[in-house]
Amino acid sequence: MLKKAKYTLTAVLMVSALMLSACGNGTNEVQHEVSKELKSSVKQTSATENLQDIIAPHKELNQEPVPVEFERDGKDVFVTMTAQITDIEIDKNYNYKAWTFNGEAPGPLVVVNEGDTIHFTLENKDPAIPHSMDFHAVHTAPDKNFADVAPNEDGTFSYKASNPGVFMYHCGTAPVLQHIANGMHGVIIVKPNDGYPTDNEVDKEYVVIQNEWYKYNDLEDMTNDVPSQVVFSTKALHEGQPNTNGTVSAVKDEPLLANAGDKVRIYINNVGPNEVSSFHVVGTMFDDVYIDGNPANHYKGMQTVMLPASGGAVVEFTVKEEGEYPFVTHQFNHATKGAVGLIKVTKGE
Ligand SMILES: [Cu+2]
Repeated sequence: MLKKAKYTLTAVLMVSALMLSACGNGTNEVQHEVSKELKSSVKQTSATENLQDIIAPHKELNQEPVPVEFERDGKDVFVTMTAQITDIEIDKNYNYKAWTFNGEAPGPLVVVNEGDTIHFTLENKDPAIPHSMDFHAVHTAPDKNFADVAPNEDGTFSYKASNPGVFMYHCGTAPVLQHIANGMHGVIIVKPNDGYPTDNEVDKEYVVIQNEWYKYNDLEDMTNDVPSQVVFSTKALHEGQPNTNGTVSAVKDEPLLANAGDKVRIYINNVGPNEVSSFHVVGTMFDDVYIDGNPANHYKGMQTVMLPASGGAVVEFTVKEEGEYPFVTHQFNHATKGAVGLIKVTKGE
């Protein structure tokens, strides 16, 4: 029996330092320098340092998360979400006054079926700024159906989800980068009518989202600089699963669970706003991948799946033995800034 592998974030950092140093002269000194460099590159932006950037109407605001409303009537689904300002602790003792959907960042998971008509209502509880909703899962005229909803008003829009996939949604109000980077993003899964060809093989399934954070509400930093944090979150697809915000330790504190021998499916999306994700699970490879979550885009035997900003995939892999399997973006500068999650594999019953 192999000794149980313990991959901690420290180990990942060491690996990343070693990998980078291999491109230099490979001495211990260089490794140390690279490691130091990596650590110092992780910007520790404090809330206090950024208080001046919080616009006046948001200063005293920390709106309680509001549950998403979802009702189905045949092929018509009625989804109501809020735009609201809610503090999210994205790093230890660092509250980010996020612009959110329903007080979560990424926002709540939305799951519909291929062919459903979505009747979407946005309640804008932000007293200061208009917000909107752009679902990547639909065909519609954006100027009509992704329109701004004014502060303290509601807007209702209808469109059909005609293609299956793992899609991003986001606020599309200008400046879009500021709205997305401040937290207004999430995932909508459109389930294929005929399922995936590997449905019967899957034992556990989860949703994972990658996003990055910048200096608070600083459009210049969002436009020109590198992210302060790059993070994973998981959203509950089934009852009892964790539902977290995108924070540096979210999917390490609450790992995804599986049993030895399980085939695990992850619905993954990289909501950005700017960076690409090179999604990889340490200690296994992807037996089956459906790019953007469409069953027609079926790939086999992939080590890493590249997700452009807004891109998604369904990835499936087998965890053959007990242990802790980290997943990362293999862009290790981003893994170092938080983008590491864990899958805890136990013997099971
Ligand atoms: Cu917005």
